[in-house]
Amino acid sequence: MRPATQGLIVIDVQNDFCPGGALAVADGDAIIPRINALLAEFSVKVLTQDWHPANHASFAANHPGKAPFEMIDLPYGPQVLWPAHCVQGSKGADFHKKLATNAADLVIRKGFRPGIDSYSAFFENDRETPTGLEGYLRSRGVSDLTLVGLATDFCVAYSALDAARLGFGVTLLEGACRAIDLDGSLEEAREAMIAAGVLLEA
Ligand code: VGL
Ligand code: ZN
Repeated sequence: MRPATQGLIVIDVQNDFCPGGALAVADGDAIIPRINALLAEFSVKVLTQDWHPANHASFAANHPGKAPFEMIDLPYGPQVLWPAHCVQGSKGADFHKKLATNAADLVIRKGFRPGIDSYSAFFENDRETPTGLEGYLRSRGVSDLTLVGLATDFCVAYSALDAARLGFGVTLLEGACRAIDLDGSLEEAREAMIAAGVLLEA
């Protein structure tokens, strides 16, 4: 068992990010056995769940004339437009059935406000509206985090960068993550994480 100061954050291991899903990440389900083993090893463990209303601003279909993977400017900054995914209550928003969800202490949902996306487990994409996860971890005495899940270059990277900015020690296990890799986004995310002091391990 890991010490109680170490927390595991499992990002968005949901059907829509796995093969066959609306925003499938190549090989996304391949990471599940390793994540299940990690869930047995940590005493503080949190799952995040991308959880969008159907009218969400990040969905291309809600912007006439726009296609998935184009960029737009929203009041808080540039935003990638995605295929509709992880709609609240849908099968696609459910965790993958092989994920050992019963082992988790907390499930934190994000992206539920129609006008703003939330890649990070800590802050929405304005980088200031909190999800509440920081307070949960601090009040449980957690100082160091291990991050795994989907997708490396979006929700995992944003979470890792925010965690580092908040002063947590952060390790990302690349072998327990898979990337979308849109126009070099994986390399960009890796460089930003290294610069922020995130430890990238296999
Ligand atoms: C994610 C794009 C849109 C992710 C979530 O989990 O990385 N990516 N929503
Ligand atoms: Zn999303």
